[in-house]
Amino acid sequence: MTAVDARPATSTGTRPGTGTGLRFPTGFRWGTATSAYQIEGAATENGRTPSIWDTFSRMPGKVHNGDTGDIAADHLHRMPDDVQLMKELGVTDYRFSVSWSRVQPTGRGPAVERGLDFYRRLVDELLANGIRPVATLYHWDLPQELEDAGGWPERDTAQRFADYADLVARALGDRVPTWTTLNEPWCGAFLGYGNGLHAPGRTSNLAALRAAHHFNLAHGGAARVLRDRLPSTAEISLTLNLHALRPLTDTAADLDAVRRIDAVANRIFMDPVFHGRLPQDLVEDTAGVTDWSFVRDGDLEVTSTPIDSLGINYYSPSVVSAGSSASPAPWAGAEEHVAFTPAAGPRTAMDWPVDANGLYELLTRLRDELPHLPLMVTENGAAYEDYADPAGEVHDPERVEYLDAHLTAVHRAIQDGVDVRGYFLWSLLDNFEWSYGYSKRFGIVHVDFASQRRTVKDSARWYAEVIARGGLARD
Ligand code: GCO
Repeated sequence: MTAVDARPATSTGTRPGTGTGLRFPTGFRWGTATSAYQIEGAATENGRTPSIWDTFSRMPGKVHNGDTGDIAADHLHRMPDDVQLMKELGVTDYRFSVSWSRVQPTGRGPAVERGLDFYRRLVDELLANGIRPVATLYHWDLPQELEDAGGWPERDTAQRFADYADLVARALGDRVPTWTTLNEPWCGAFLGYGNGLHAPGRTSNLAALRAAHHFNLAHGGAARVLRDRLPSTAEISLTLNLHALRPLTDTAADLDAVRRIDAVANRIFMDPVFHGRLPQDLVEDTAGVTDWSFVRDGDLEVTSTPIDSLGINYYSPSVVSAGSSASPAPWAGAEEHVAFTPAAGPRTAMDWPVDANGLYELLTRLRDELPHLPLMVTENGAAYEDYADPAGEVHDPERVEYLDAHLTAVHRAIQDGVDVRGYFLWSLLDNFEWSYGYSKRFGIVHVDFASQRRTVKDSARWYAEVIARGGLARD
């Protein structure tokens, strides 16, 4: 690691309550986020077996450049140094995910202690450095053997997930205060089984809808297991990438297009999880794909097991109108009725529009729909064309601008009565960006993948100042 003091040289006088600017509430959780397959590497160590991403990344043409997560940011071997980086940044919380294939190879049977040991060490290291661990149980890396048995479209996968949750909770439950069952089940279902851009790469609208339901069931089943297994103080959560949707115009047709996407992207998770029901309009919209008979009696009671908070991942909004989209599109048939228009304005290296209002809109919508549920922004960040210059510095002013705008939106939401408890910047490190391989850099710490050298980017120093100040500077 590069020993860089990322803390601002002089933070005295800018502590909460003493300076000017946009202050966040006392106790606000300032975090960074990563996921197992994107950073750990060590793909075959200590008994780990392949996940669907190990398999998918080896399929020709699926991942940019044929990149895989075999080595990634080599975090498994560099974890203590990476924790030191976070300590230097001053983060209060770290959101990581557990690799199912590492702790329960094949997805069945007893835990492998050598696999769990890595997470025990990580959690101990975090706690020793005053950083709160936030564990996500599933960030898209299903053990391949469970995919071979049918994957998320099969009901049994939800039961397997509850069993796995139990193994991890037994190992880490005394030391991890916050637990997230699933990360972005929309991606797992619709990119994994709908348009095949993500692992396991299947293309079936029916499989995507079945997967979505089984993700909800897995979430609820695991939430029950966690509630039984964990101390009563534990926080149990779910992370969704709710889509911030805007109609292209206010015509009835465009508003109906928004309704369709809202059903198949947002309410397909929100309604079963928070209201114990399936959206009736979704059932009608998808009648040509399925009669939903895979939803059994009692399922919606499981999916709506009460949880303590909701995590929101937000990057950019979508502009929707009546029309039709080029296929394959991951919308379970809605693409025949809906078109997407690129939003105006600046773009990130992902070609995603930069629009912080979408985050404000999502947060205030959730305040209105679920007024008593605490929220966390569990991912927000941006990829840009970063490089380490000859002096070994990485200047990323666009990322700072992006982060500032989005934190300003979070602040505005809090002022307007939204109970946002924390913000987790995606991502701590440059990493394996799924089908983009290593070609997109989301980190606030640059990783040279050949040498594994870490270089703190300007945005990391900026974030350290924000954390030290407890908010955003305004001159
Ligand atoms: C996501 C993912 C991350 C991505 C990030 C940028 O949950 O979408 O959690 O793994 O890397 O969103 O695309």
